Amino acid sequence: MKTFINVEDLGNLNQALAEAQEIKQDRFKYQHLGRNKTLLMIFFNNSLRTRLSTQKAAMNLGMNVIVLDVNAGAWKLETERGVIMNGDKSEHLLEAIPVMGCYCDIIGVRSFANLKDRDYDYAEMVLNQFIKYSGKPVFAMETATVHPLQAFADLITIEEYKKVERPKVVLTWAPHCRALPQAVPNSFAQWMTAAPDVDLVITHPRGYELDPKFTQGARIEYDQRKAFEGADFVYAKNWSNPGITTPADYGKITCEDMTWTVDTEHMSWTNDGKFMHCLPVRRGLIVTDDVIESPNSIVIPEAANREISCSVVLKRMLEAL
Ligand code: AN0
Ligand code: CP
Repeated sequence: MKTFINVEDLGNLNQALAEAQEIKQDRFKYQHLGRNKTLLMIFFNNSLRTRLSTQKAAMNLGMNVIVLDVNAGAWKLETERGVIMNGDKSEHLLEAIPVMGCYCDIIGVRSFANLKDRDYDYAEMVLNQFIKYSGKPVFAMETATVHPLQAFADLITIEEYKKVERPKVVLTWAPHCRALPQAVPNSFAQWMTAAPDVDLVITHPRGYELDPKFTQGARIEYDQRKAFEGADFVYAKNWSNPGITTPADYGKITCEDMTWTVDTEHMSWTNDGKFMHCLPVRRGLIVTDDVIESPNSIVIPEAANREISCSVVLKRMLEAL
């Protein structure tokens, strides 16, 4: 595997899930693969889970790891071509990327949406420049529009906790005080529609439609209560306006309706549903304390599976070096 961005990069999902369970049984089974190999993790944004779980997965595979926080210690990077660099940015990404490529065998990139220009974000400029100019395999650690390591971990978690062969999984929008990207819901929708045994329903306020390229095959239900009825899993997430129906609203908060916050009443509409969230989560906005602390909340095992999803991805990339 040379890139890990979309669900197709992983091939057969049942095979990938089997590999995840194999690694979960023995996390150090493939430790020989990463010997004398170096992972470089580049962060353009903050992270707790991705930073720790990716590093842990790499160490399980015997790799060495270098972490660079671009905004804390590196030169400020210019990303646009054709500019006169007389501002505060000392180095251009087009030199920085091939230089970074010299010091490692695999690169993980967290780039993030700027939420100002939809075309720029959805063109994945930063990620694609890493793919083009680093000369190394590149995987997404949440980029402007996707978060595949999270979606893969979510799928592993649903497989582990499902009580019926084909569970009803509901992706629900919830309110938030800051504009957040669509990366998590985009990937979640893409992975759940690709999974053979998941019945995905997406619910959100009108105007928050996600890019259909990610949601094809999912049912959209604008009535949150109807969506929750009979749900086996509730996956809550905020995202800012994707600008599909109203392009000028891209990246803006156009709904603050607190009736969407997932509370015990919402969960009572479900089929004893499990509560999921990728974290970090703001209590009181996305979900109430009672729900996230309830026995049906599986946010911690979900986060734990980030080590597993990343182990499968790095193993595949090491095998292809
Ligand atoms: C980010 C987001 O919504 O994409 C990261 C989630 C994994 N969340 C925040 O910035 C709060
Ligand atoms: N879920 C997730 O990716 O969290 P971090 O932003 O803390 O890495």
